[in-house]
Amino acid sequence: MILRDKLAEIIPNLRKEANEVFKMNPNASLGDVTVEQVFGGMRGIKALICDTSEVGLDTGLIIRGIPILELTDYLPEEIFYLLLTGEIPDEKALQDLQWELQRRADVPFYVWNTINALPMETHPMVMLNSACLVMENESFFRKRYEEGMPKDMLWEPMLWDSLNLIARMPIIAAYIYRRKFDKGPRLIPHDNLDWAANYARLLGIEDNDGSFADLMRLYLTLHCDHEGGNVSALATQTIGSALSDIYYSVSGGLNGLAGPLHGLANQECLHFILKLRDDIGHPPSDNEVRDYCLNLLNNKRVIAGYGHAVLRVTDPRFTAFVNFGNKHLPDDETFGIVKQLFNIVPKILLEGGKAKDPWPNVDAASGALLHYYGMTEYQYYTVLFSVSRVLGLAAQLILNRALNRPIIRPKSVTTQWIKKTLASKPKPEAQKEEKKEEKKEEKKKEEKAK
Ligand code: NMX
Ligand code: MLT
Repeated sequence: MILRDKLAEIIPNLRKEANEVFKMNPNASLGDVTVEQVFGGMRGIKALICDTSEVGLDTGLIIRGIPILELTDYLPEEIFYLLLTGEIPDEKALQDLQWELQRRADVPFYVWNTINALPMETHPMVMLNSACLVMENESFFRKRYEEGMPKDMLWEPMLWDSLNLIARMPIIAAYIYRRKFDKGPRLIPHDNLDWAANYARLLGIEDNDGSFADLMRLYLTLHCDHEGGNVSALATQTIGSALSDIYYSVSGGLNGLAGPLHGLANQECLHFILKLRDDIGHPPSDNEVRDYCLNLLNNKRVIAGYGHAVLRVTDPRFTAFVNFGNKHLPDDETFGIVKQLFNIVPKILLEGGKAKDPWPNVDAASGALLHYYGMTEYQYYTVLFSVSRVLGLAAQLILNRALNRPIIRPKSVTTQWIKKTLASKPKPEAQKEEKKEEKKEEKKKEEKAK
């Protein structure tokens, strides 16, 4: 397979580069850790390596040096190849990857049984993560590990597991949609369609002009990866660092994506927009939207789709969705509220003075676009996010095995330890006074010497 051969070709250089950086500077500091960071969710601490993508606070997502807004016309499969190798595949490599995904798309029967055994009330994310976890017995990675495969070769079975999981995710996810929301029987994948178009077809959403398939391609590209420190990536890589296979690692990471402060925010966001519209009862004026949001904040609720732990500008992924909406659904009421919120919420959050980033993130616009195409069941939206994010999680897992990264195990400290450590250090004010006294002494000595 072309992607496998490409990886085999570049991995020795990646190992050499990592070794050189590490061996030449093992004790160099990359920054201090402050008490605020330790109490504040480790925000900003540079303590992880992730080469698939980076997120600049003023640029947003950059994949292998290319800003995400320059990648919106590529297929998610192409992005997976890019995440892994740093290159966009040529036609032959793309076709080879697509063929691999097609031939691995058979979902084991017990996955359907697992989903069918869950009560209908079960959240779609529980259905998806359960389906992912039960496939663990298929893991080549675990089998090769048990057979004693050397650690530096384990990236290869991780690649095979990744391709199997990526191939099956849309098929499983589409079935969850159809079962949970009573959309009729499971549909059959199509050999001639790309990964995202197949998913669109399997969902069964009417798509006469093909623009829903375009939305799926864009959606699955935009959500693919967001460097290594977000909740789902960090959780996945931490689990993988114990040499747990992809099924354990990804299902664990996606449980984190299912939280309302992370990927579930897309569900929360459309729910909020529809509730706002229904509560106000007519196309809302700017003042009504403003009062509605202020009321939410006064009740200590967050405005879903706004704010970010890293970004300090409008998320370019939001911009890409708004561009799509302006082209395909400029007059849609729900999309109109998304744009109204964009004009109002950042001002309110800035005035409130609490949120460090008042701008919209990826989750602020996507729901309105899905709603327009008839996918109104917002409980499902985080499943779509997950199908895409598996690309980045898998790429990170493969590279972490290729580079033989160690088990992730930072040190925790107790509050008492912090208190004791701080007590033994001179206070910043005391330090200043000490310095002043030292200078006075030096001056006195100089004068005496004269
Ligand atoms: N609405 C109201 N308050 C907010 C918001 C918001 N959208 N964003 C931040 N704040 C508050 C935050 O709750 C915190 O309050 P407190 O001190 O009372 O705990 C304060 O502002 C400072 O938080 P920040 O340091 O700005 O944000 P942090 O890095 O801790 O969290 C998020 C980042 C994304 C969790 C936060 O902005 C948020 O809760 N946003 C809404 C949920 C959301 O859209 N999540 C999706 C993120 C993207 N994704 O898909 O994963
Ligand atoms: C993501 O895409 O993972 C989110 O924007 C959250 C993050 O990066 O922290």
